[in-house]
Formats: sequence, structure tokens, C-alpha cells
Amino acid sequence: MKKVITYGTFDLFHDGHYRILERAKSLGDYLIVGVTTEHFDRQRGKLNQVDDIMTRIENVRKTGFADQIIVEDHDGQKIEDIQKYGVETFVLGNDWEGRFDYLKQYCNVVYLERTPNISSTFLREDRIRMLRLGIVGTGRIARRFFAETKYVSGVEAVAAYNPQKESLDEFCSSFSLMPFSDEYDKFLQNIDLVYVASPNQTHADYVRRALEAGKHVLCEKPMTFTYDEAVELYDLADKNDTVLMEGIRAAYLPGFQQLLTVATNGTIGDVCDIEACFTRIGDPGTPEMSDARYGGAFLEYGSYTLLPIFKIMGLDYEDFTIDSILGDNGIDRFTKVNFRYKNGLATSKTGAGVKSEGQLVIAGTKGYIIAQSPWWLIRGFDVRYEDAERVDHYEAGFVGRDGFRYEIAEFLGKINKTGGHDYKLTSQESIAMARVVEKFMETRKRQQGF
Ligand code: C2G
Repeated sequence: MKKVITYGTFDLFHDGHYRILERAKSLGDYLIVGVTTEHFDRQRGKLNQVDDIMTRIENVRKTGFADQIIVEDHDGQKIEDIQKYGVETFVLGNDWEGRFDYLKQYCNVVYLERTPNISSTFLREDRIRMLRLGIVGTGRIARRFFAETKYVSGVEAVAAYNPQKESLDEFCSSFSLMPFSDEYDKFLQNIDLVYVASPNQTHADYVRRALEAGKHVLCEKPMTFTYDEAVELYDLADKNDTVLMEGIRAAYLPGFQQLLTVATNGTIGDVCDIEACFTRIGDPGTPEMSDARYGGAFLEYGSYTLLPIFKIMGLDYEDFTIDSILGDNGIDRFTKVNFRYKNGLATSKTGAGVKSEGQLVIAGTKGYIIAQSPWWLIRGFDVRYEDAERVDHYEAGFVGRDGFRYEIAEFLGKINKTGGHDYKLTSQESIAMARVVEKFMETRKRQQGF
């Protein structure tokens, strides 16, 4: 029997998919079709799928060409499948020409001509309106963010806002955006959604005004400095039927989702302790290194270190304490937050102008998870046990440099209601973080003698 294999996402099943399956089948007498999981697609940078995997499998089945349908969920699986199923011919469309030539040592590799003028991307864009994005703040992070918007379909950055004209003009002329240096309301009229990346102390006000104008908002962390304000903003978003999301990038990366699964599925037993550390020695002039009111270690990095703690241990802690060491300029140079839960402990450690091992360690009764720096841009982690010889390594890469595209895709998924239920970073978790931020601000103020 001559076995042929082909793979794909097969999202919004269309004629191009039908035709490749038809031709693949005719190259042999038994066709195996590998349908990708959402997790695998996210790792390889396909972020906007509409159909879930069962729908995609069903659509392949309905063509009648597939004798066997399998699921593709990891890199390197093609080599395994070819050997496991005794495949003679591997088929893919010629948009992949050359990319799978390394499989020639196992079987024939055939690239068939792609059906012109049809693709899942066209169909997706047809279904969803192109959304206009405005960026508030034009500093370092906004630049990195802008670059990643190009990789998410359905959104286009069109305008930027910054009261500081010089920075604004430079940003807008490099990226061909409409500049707005005053008249925030007018800026809002030209867009559908906002990314707020201005200085920390300005976040909440920009967010509120955008929500009031009915715009969807993605805001850099920390979104607010107080619990009440966080509640108020999420309520406002609800009331106006808009999406509000705090931009804690780590939450949206595929590797972080995998880490959460392994931390909670019994692999390491009961979780007893979490230690999350993020430190950086930045440039002396940057706000995080010099702004005693709104900069410093915890405000800059604390959202990251609180994230795994709240995701894994939950929000029902019994108590928490905060301790900081201040630098000469008044910023918190190093801050430790200790949580006590009924059956566990957790520590967040952040440093600005201090360097420590930036790792995430999750201790359990059967073993522990260790994710090395930069675990907030996670690409993999280890599980270790009492038996030091035994180490399970998990790889969960992502495409792009900064992980922004996963956050943007999540934001769009929520707006277009294609992203499913909100679970990666819930409003309750974001509000719980604001409570810690509020207490931190009070503690630091007392310590600074303000
Ligand atoms: N295809 C085609 N004509 C089109 C569109 C797609 O022939 N107009 C083919 C693709 O070349 C691919 C198959 O249909 O062979 C599935 O396409 P996608 O669903 O886009 O999946 P893809 O990302 O190409 O998956 O492991 C996954 C594979 O490596 C590729």
C-alpha cells in the first residue's frame, strides 16, 4: 500500500484545502492527514484561527479523501509520523517549497501548486472588519509593540498620541502614523482600539477616557495604582461593552500556558511554594531606575512576578507583606512581597539596579518546576525531582522577539469574539494585582518619608 501524508491547519475550510487533499490522495492509495492543534499553531506563529480543532478535523473528514486523520502537536512530529506509519510520500502546497526538503531522507517530498486566490487569511479578513489601532505613548516599548502589530491580521496601527511633540513626530514619521499631540478625544475618534504605553502615572486616565469613548483598550502594566480604580475601569469596560486588557505579555505566551498546566496537573504534586524573580540593571535615566514616585523595581517588574503566583496559588491568600530596599534616589531598588496561603507560600522578588538569578521556581510535593531567565518570555522549562538524574524538559517556543503578537492576537480575539472565554489573565487577577500595587505604594511612600 502506498501511503501519502499531508498536514495543515485547515481553518475556514476552502477550495484550496479540498484540492490539495484530492491531489494528495491521487498520489497513493492511503491518505493520512495531520491537523494541527491550536497550541502548535500558536508556537509557530499562526495566531488567528477561527475554527476549533474538532471543526477542522470534521471538515477534512467530510471531503472523503482522508483514510486516517491524526493530530499534529509538536515540532519534529513529521519525522516521527513518516517512520511510524511507513509513509512513502509527503505532500504540502508550494507555499512551503524547499522548507521540508530535510524529509527527503525518509520519503518522497512533493510540493503541489497552491490554489490561487484563496486562503484562510483572506477569508478571515473578509469576516472581520479591519480594526484601527492608536498607540498612546511613543517610547521604547511602543516601538517594539508597533513592529509586532504587523504579524497579526485584522488590525492596523493608524495613529499615535503623545503630548511631547518631538518624540511623537519622530515615531509617526518612521511608521507613517497620524500624529496627535493634544486633543486626545480627536485621536480617539480616529481609531477603534488603543494601546496605552505612556508613563505609569498616566495609564488610568487614558484608559478611562478611551473606555468612555467606547474604544477597546490594551494597557501596559501597571494599569492603575489602586484597587478601587481597577474595579472602576473593568466595570466601565463592561458597561460600555468594550474589551479592557492589561498588557502582561507573559500571560499570553504558549509556554506559560504549558507551565501552568504542568504546575497544576499533579506532575509536581501539591504546590507548596513559588519564587518568582525579575531584576534588571537598566540605564540610569530610565523611569524604572530614577522615578521615585512612579518608577522603581516593583512597579516595573512586579506584574510579571505576581502573575505565576496568582495563576497557580489563586487569589485567596491569607495575608501578604512587602519589604523594600530604597536606592539613594528613592526608588525601591529591591522589593520582596511574601504571600501566605492556607497551604502554601509565595515570594515575588523584583530589582531595578540590582542583579539576581531571574528564575521562576515552583516547589511541589513530588518535584519542582524551574524556568530560567527570561521566564517572562518563556520558551521552555524543566521539571526536576528528588532523583537528580531525572529531568523532564518542556519546550514551548514562540515566534517573534518580544511576544507582543500573542498579546495582540488575544486582544483581537476578545474584540472579535473568536478567542473563547477569557482565562489567560482575568479581570479579577488584574484587580488583585492592583490591590498589591496599592499597598506597595503606601508602604514605599511611608519609607520614603513623603
Ligand atoms: N493550500 C493550497 N492552496 C491554498 C491554500 C492552502 O494548496 N490556496 C494548502 C497549503 O499549501 C497546505 C494545506 O493547504 O498544504 C493546508 O494549509 P493551511 O491550513 O494554511 O496549513 P499550513 O499552515 O500550510 O500547514 O504542519 C502544518 C503544515 O506544515 C502546514
